[in-house]
Amino acid sequence: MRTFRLPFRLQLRFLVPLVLTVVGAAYISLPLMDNLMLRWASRDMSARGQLVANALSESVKQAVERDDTGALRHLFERTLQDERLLAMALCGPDHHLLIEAGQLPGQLDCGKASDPANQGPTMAPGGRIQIGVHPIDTQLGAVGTLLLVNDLSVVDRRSADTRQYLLVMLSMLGGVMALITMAVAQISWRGWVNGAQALLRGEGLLSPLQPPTPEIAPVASALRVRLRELEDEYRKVHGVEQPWDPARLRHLLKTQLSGDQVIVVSNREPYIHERTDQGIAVKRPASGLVTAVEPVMRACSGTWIAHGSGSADRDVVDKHDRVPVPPQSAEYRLRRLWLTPEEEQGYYFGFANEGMWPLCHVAHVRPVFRESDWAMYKQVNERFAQAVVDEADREDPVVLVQDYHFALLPAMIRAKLPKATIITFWHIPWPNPESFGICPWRTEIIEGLLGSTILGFHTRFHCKNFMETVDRLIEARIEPEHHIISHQGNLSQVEHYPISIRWPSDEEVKSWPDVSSCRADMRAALGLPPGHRIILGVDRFDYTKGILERLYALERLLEKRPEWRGRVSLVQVAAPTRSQLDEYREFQARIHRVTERINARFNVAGIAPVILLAEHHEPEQLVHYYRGCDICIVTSLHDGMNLVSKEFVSCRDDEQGVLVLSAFAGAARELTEALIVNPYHVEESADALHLALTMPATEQRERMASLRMVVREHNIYRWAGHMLTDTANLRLRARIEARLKERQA
Ligand code: ADQ
Repeated sequence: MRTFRLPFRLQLRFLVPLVLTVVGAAYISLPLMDNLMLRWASRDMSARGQLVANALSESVKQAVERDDTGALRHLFERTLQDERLLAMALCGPDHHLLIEAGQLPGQLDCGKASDPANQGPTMAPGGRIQIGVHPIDTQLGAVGTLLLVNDLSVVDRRSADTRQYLLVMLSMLGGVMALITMAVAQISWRGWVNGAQALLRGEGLLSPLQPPTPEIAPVASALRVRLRELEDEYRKVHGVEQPWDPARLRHLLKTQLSGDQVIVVSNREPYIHERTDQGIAVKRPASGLVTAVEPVMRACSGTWIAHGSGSADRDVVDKHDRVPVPPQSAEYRLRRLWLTPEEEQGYYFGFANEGMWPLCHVAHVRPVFRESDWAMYKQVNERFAQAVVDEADREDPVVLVQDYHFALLPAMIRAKLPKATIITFWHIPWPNPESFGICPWRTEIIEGLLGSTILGFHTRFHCKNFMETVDRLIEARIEPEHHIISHQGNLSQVEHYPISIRWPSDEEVKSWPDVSSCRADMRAALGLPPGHRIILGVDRFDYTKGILERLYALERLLEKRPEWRGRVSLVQVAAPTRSQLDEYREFQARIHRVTERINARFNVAGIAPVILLAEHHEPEQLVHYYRGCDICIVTSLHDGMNLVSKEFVSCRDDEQGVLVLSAFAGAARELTEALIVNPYHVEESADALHLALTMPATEQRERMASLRMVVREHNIYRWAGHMLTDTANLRLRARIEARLKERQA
């Protein structure tokens, strides 16, 4: 681990004031201390002198009375044996010297000593002395004064010693304080550096579990704001590093899957040829799958096998039932497969859409399982498997199997082309084991899917559900940490690949009319006054999309908030789909009825609160709608991903508009800046609509900018790129293993 040292200059900032403080303290305290010592010593000496004078006074008096100079001298010399007494003398009442012992300082005599100014501590050539004068009285009167000269040099010596000790002590104290200060500074510095680094790494910024420490909190919040701004600016200008685009995908195909053949299998074809009064028209189906896979095929020029469902489809194919598409640029080959009405009924409408679709969506529509549908499903899967074999020009093509119409296909292709790399992508949710367990042919379906080399879902949650289903229903070895299922000698990797859309190019965006004209055109076309607010819904007309719940939410909004009556409309674009099925017909009829009821209830001045456009729209027209609306609402009851939400975001280069998104769409895992709602909770959805209608432009911009970054980065090429990179890695590994086996043989 790296340690962070306090920089030298910062260390000086702590040390210099500390040294100055220690020197200042010594400068002030030493003279004070000297003075104090002297005063104490002087006071001691005076007291002591008085004591000596008292002790000697009787003997002195007797000697003076006897005029016994010898006794006096003897007394004085004995007293002078005390080393702190330098000299002593006896002065008469008229200040003449009677007797002295020891060496009186040069200028000192009895007269001078009697002057109080000369008493006390004073400097003499031999050092500091203290002159004490103590009168000796008798009952008869004063005998004289006793002059004591005390040695005070001891005070200087003690002062010097004390000063030394004090200096050493102050230095040591200073050193200890310096060390403590430095240690504290170093620790706080390290804390700051680590804190700042954590902030820069984004730790403690986003995680509520790790809030920044209180001292760093203000910096954290400022840094957070600044980093966000910088990141937003950078990403707005440059997008992500190394974005996924057709060129990168092509490069990947050329380098990692060079020379490999790519075959896509789906039920829905990417282009439908229809007979019209004006001749043959080409239509793009309203399908998330087609929207997603088409750009991949354009990038890798492979073959797409699909059910030919258009009235003029047979008219345009060659003798092998192939037609180059897109019609204007012929970038890849579409191979059409024809189904009989019985096959279409049993396989597509029956088992796939009345059985698998409700089974996987758990949208409270009961799945229908008919033995005859199952037989057709198996038969059609068999036919598509044969078509793959027919189209394969080598033994190990890369086959991309799309969706729930082909659950049996992977194992069937594996049986015919054992070396093929089969990637199956399941575009709809995978339910929990209990829900899936009601399917009478659950084992066959799971075993069919386990023919895949890679099995992809939109979200981790769907992968988890699938692995739990396998675990519960068949004998297989599962390695959850590696997402691998081993079944009957075949290994399948289960991964999540969130699907997305093609991010529009700059040229495309430039070619779009500006948002204000889209708004004006849309309102004019729908007979709405300028400034009228528009909530847009775009879906296949399917019960899983939550269209009914959306109508209820609008109705509740108008009930709760009358101020919106006559000021807002829901424009619901619903592409007819599976209308042959009773369930769908009944659902669509119900939507019409509820629409009529709401319109009757809240019609203000001829303006309908719900405008239902139950028809297919060309992508260009949808772009106009996405740009012209105020709010895009997606209330799927259950959705693998939901591409409408991403299309809306991609069209709003003005960074305005609000996305209201169901929590049960896979997209909610990525598009977290949308207003996420539970579509079953009508009140919550109504409140979200109000919030969206009143959201300030700045908040819309913040949210939309963030959503756009996510979708631009997580685009369809990334989806395909991740899947194909995993494919290339698995193929490489398989080739190496095969070579090793060959060498060993
Ligand atoms: P879908 O259920 O079809 O897709 P979605 O992902 O929303 O749902 O895609 C719908 C597509 O159809 C969009 O591209 C949209 O523009 C288009 N569309 C909708 N209404 C239309 C209309 N009236 N006219 C023309 N076009 C229209 C399935 C799964 C999803 C998953 C996709 C992709 O159900 O969960 O996101 O596959 O994997």
